[in-house]
Formats: sequence, structure tokens, C-alpha cells
Amino acid sequence: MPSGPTRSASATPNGTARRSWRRRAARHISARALWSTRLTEPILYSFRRCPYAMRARMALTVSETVCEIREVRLRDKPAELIAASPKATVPVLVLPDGWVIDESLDIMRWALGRNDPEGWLAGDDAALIHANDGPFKHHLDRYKYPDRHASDPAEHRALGLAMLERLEARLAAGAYLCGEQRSLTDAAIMPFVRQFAAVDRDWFAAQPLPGVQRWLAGQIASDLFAAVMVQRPQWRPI
Ligand SMILES: N[C@@H](CCC(=O)N[C@@H](CS)C(=O)NCC(=O)O)C(=O)O
Repeated sequence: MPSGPTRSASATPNGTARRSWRRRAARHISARALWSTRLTEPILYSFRRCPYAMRARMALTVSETVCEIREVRLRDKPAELIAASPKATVPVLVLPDGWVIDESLDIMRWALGRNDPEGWLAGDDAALIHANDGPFKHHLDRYKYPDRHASDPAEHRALGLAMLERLEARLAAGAYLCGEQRSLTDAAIMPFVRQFAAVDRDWFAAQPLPGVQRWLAGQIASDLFAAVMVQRPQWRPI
């Protein structure tokens, strides 16, 4: 005996069951269509002002990776983001096959590994990026948010300056951190230097850091940066 909706629908003389099965089927088909539409391109959970998300968006843009960008609020994270990555930091990239990449550097390297028209991976200086993400970020947070960390901002500004001097030495030798072309290292570090500079613009402008000042200004003024800083409404599930 065949089973399924046809049998139950035809068993009802007035056709009510058939109609309700059709409604259910229609819902099912449209849900499937929606699902497959969503899964044709990667989804990036992002927050516009997050420096980690900025660098991921830069690499995705340079690598011409088309993806759906879902702008989230950190205080109102969607369940979809938490389900994809329980640590719930941004950025998170969900690939069409369900694979999740939830570290910004991994997203950059994945995207550029697929397509790297500007040769960004040739400038992947892991040690310099590690110094940025570790000690420099530590001092940046304590310089920028002394109340939050009960920290002395002047002390942490001075300690952060050591990283800027390290960058200055590089930028005296070339236009970018790894030579004459912008690379993964520039994109990975720039959003954090931008934050550091913005805490006290006059102080930053007065430092003997002409290379860093030029480098930062050039990247902030770039088409790439403008493209990744486009404002988007908060994403909400349909
Ligand atoms: N190591 C992570 C760090 C990402 C991160 O800490 N992002 C911040 C926003 S800038 C975040 O999502 N914090 C979680 C929160 O504020 O709830 C990466 O590189 O992707």
C-alpha cells in the first residue's frame, strides 16, 4: 500500500486534506528553495566597526569572493551566528557546504588561497601579525578603554608606540609592510593602528612616525577600505 500525502488526501471526500497537504508541500518547497538560495554563496557574519571583521572583509573583497554579509549587533547576536560558532565572535564565515571559519586570519587566508589577484599571500608576515594581535591589541584596549580595564592609558599608549616604531622601520624601507605592494599583513594590522590613532588624533599626528602616518592615511583613503566600510542595516532572519 503506498503511503504519503496522496493517500490521506484522496481518502477525504471533500478534499480538505488534499488542500492542506498542498499548502504544506508549498511551504516545504519554498523553504527548500530559500535554503538552497542561501547556500549558494558563503555567509559572513560581520560587524562594521570590528577590526577583525574589517580585515576579513578586505580579503574577501580583494579575492573577489562574493558572499552575503550579515551585519550583526554584538549585544544582539542572531541565533544563526551562535549556532554556526558557539564562541560567537565576529567575523564568522559559513561556506555553502556548511564548513565554518571563525577566525579572521583564517578567513583571509582561505579567501586569498582561492583567488589572490594582488598577491597578498606573498606578504603574510605571521610574526608581525602576531605582535599586532597579541601585545599591541592588549595595549590598544587599555589605552582606549582605561575605565573598562582600570588601566593607565598613558602607560599603554607608550607600550603601544613600540609597535608603531616597529612598523615605522618597515615603512621607511617600503611603501607597505612587506614591500611596495599592499598585502595581507597591511590589511591585517591597519584596522588596529587606525583605532590606536583615533584615540587621540593630535598625539598621533605629532609623533615622529611619517611612514606609519602616510601608510595609514593611504589605506583609509583607499577604494578598498571605503568598500568594506559601507553601512548595512542589521541583519534579521526572515
Ligand atoms: N580571534 C578572533 C577575534 C574576533 C573578536 O574578538 N571579535 C570581537 C568584535 S571586534 C567579538 O566578536 N567579540 C565578541 C563580543 O563582543 O561579544 C578573530 O580574529 O576573528
